[in-house]
Amino acid sequence: MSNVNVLTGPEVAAHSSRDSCWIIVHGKVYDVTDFLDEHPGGSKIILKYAGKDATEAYDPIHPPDAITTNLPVEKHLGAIDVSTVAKVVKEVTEEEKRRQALMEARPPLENVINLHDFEQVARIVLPEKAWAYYSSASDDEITIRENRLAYQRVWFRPRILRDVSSVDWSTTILGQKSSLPVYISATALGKLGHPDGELCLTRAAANHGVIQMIATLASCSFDDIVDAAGPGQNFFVQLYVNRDREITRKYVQHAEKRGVKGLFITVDAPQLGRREKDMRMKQVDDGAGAEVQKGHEVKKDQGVARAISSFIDPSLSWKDIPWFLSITKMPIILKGIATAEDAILAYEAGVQGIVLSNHGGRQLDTARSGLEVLIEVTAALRSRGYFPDPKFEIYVDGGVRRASDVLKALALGAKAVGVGRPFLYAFCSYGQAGVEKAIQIFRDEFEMNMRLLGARTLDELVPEMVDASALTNHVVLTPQDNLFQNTYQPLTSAQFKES
Ligand code: 173
Repeated sequence: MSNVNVLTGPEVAAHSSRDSCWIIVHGKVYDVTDFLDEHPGGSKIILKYAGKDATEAYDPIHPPDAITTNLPVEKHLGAIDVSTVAKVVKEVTEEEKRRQALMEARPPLENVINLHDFEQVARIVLPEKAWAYYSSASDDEITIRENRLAYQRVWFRPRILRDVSSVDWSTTILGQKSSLPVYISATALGKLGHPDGELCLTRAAANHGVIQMIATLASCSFDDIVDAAGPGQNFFVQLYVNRDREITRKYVQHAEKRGVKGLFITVDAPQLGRREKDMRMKQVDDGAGAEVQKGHEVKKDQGVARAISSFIDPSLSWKDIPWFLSITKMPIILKGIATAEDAILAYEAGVQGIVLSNHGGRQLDTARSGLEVLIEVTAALRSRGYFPDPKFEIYVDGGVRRASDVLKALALGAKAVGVGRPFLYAFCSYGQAGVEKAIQIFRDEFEMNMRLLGARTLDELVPEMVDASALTNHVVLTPQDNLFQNTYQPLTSAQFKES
């Protein structure tokens, strides 16, 4: 006989007020009365489920263990006898019906031929709130657009007659084999866009030898993701540093124990950027609010990301780096370096790498693209004898949509690039198969572009293969070629089926 306390539906339903608030999550009953005002997403959303089963609302925005780790054990009241819980007949909203019809009418996956196609499909099939959260960037969204434009200011200088019958784009990242010079960068809250969340990435990455960076604020728990690994599959982990360093220490050491190969500490988010598309959704009042680590109350009109980010420590500083180096043997990478000055400090602090990143345009608007920062960083490190150094890798992320983008970054000194949103959009619109297709698209593009560029391996990519002289020039005028412009047919996205 189990000695677990079993409660009934009516018993739970009797606690449906601010004075006594019980909820059911994943078949367990919790007393959240004292937690109501601590919930980063506000008390209102919890009270909506007072006395009821909140699992469906909870799942997309909380890692499964958020409630058990944050609520003291004496508030874990027991299991629910499911046969006694009144079934709530969930009404399918008009919005949901419309979305399901659009999902049915998605372009077949074989018609998706580039990474932009995934974004176009995701924009149409995602729930509005999910699209707003994922796609938003800070302020005027100048940086997110510049991230794309920067790649267009770099031109190739291809070499010819090099026998490119066989080309190889595999590499190592932090010493780990990777079938592409690309890793899946961390993006949060995957279940807002797909019921399996980040596991879609894990399963696809397992089949293709690609490394996934697990986000601190993933919807799936860290352990669920690592447990889903295929043989020999490798992970990195992205870290938001908690005000409570003991929580951070445990998280880091647990990741190391589970075999994670690199710790990417986010250093560009002491406060979350104001992402206005997300903010306009007023998500917080009607559904948001995750707390994976201990949180603090925030304003209620700030969008989902801000609602769940209050645990992040804005006092993080260079003085903390020795502590990180002392608590783990995992390589440490600082994610979000934006200047040569800080790249030098990172090197001198003894970390193993940096990501030149502006957080997908979601933090400081009008911060420069990672690609532009790369040329200043390699020059400054080189002048001090710090570059190249096989023990210090440089990555770039933001705006990468083509293998040609990746090749430009590698020619200019990056070891690999991070790709976030395109993989996220791939699984939101097509699940695991979408991510596999995205990887296949990269492969096809690497093969073609490396042949045309005259580089048989990634080692053969040298700075002389690109002309980056316009990269720092943010206004580059080129005379309009009218005849060409008149005849050029713009590319189109994958088409939806007739409904
Ligand atoms: O970019 C983000 O949205 C992000 O990094 C984040 C930070 C805190 C909570 C959720 C997401």
